[in-house]
Amino acid sequence: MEHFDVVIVGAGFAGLYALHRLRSLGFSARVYEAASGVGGTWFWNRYPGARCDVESLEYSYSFSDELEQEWQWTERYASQPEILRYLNYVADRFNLRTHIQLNTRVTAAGFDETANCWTIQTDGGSAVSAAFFILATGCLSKPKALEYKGLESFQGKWYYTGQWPHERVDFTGRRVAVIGTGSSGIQSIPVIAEQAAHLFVFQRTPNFSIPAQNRPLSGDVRQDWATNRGSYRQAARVSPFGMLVEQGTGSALAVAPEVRENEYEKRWQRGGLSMYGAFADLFVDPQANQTAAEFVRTKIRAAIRDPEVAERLLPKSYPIGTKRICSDTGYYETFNRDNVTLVDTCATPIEEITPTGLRTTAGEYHVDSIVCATGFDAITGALCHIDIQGRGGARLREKWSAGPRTYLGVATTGFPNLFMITGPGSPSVFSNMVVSIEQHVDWIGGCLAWMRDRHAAGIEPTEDAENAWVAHVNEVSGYTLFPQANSWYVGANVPGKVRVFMPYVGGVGAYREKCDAVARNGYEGFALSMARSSAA
Ligand code: FAD
Ligand code: N01
Repeated sequence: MEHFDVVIVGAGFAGLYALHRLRSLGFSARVYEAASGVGGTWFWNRYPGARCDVESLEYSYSFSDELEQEWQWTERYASQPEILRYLNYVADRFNLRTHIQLNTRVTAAGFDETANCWTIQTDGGSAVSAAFFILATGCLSKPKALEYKGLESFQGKWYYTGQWPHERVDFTGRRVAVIGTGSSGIQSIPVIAEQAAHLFVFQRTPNFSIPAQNRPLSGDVRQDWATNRGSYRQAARVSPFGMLVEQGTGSALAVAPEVRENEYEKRWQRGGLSMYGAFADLFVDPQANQTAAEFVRTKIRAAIRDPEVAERLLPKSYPIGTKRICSDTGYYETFNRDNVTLVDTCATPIEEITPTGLRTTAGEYHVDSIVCATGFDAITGALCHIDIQGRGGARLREKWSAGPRTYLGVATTGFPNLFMITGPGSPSVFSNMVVSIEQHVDWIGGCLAWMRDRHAAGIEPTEDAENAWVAHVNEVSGYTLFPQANSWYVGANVPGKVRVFMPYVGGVGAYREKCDAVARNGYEGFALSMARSSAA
């Protein structure tokens, strides 16, 4: 059986950088990727309007000065094709392709305690072994299947935003249904509305969305970035969300209403995710949160001509920010178009997909195409999809049946030499993910090099360290409003999934400090096993 120092699953931002970093450190590595190309999220999510909501200059790798100088982003928020081009450029620039096996899904992996290594199986029926097994499988890579019966019988075309076809989809002259108004729905709805003869938007829970204020990147902005890149990148690394959002330190309730409104207005005009940083207590104090929520609701009312439609678009059932705030271009205004109908599936739930459309409790909507913007089995979905067996044959998906348990979101007890990039219990989706990905990869690379220097063969978290970290993750999220929404952060979007708040919300900077301290203290909280020869 072929053997590698490291096998990595996934060739998105995480897998590509992990491959580059570990090979630079002298480890042999193989990447398996289920898709037919690299790019991860940006390979799969080709739906109309897809783009990032963290500014392109920040939502990109910082590990290579040369790369930073060579690549020029064209827009403040890059579109999916541009980000995919960038990741392909990275794969070529750093000679990664020969170490990546595409069209190959990892189906199972088992740890051999005697040999201290993993055997990894793929859907092609082949197996390889590796000393280390790294899961770069993505937090948002396993689309959630639509729960309604009948999709297979639908005679028109249907699509998942997270598995969009490669060929151009033209909705011209078609009656289209979009199910879902999360970030994917909110980005695609305005674009589809411009093409379709009629668009029906099936909304279950209204979302808070803020205009992206996207624009081409000006020469001045690029020049400023080129000059100050180093300090900007460093500021992002130690910031709460891994991005350069100006972070307010005071309470929303401690200032006069007009000061508060001005602050919200400033951030609305700046666009995107900047609202997250408006005041320090927005996500811990329900009353403070209400002020921001009401500000956005007022904006929604002002954008929509029909007051009844506006009322249905107002998010009221959860605090703002406890579902990811969406970033849009013309979303609310789309509902002023004559060819767009909002269908409130809370009032009239969808019952089934029929051969000709969707049936709700209020009747049938006949459509030619259905777009499922219905989200993902997030954070744990792709990890648990692989049949991973650790020490004593214990299965990861069974260990996590009451919710994921990790130490630092990077490793889990009972599964030696297994690392997760942006795993549950790390800032992951609560951050600019490229910053979090680089931090994890650098930390894992440092750990592997440290082990090699000491002839250590195995590493895994102690139970005490894991228990303490899980308790800390829960304690921190318990201070906040984040667990309150029925969001994918808690698994509430997937029927039957256990409800546990999965990301770490203690902040990217604080988390980095903790990880660095663990490494400095000889990988405190981890148990090491030595290679037989050096133990002797
Ligand atoms: P992914 O990009 O998801 O890559 C994981 C790869 O692993 C996939 O290609 C998948 O096919 C592969 N894989 C999984 N399981 C297996 C298996 N068993 N065998 C083989 N291959 C496997 N984050 C931000 O911070 N800012 C943004 O603006 C932003 N925009 C987003 C927009 C969209 C539409 C979506 C869906 C997500 C967005 N995210 C954003 C989150 C985004 O997922 C991350 O930023 C980042 O791209 C994740 O990179 P990754 O490599 O960790 O995972
Ligand atoms: O998925 P979602 P997404 N019947 O889960 C609805 C990132 N991202 O793909 O809220 C009817 O957020 C569901 O309704 P409800 C970003 O992190 C970023 O949009 O469960 N409706 C909801 O409205 C984001 O948070 C960008 O009641 C159903 C929608 O479908 C994450 O990915 C762009 C339903 C799903 O929303 C996921 O976003 C895209 C059902 N059976 C993605 N099932 C950027 O802007 C689900 N829904 C950068």
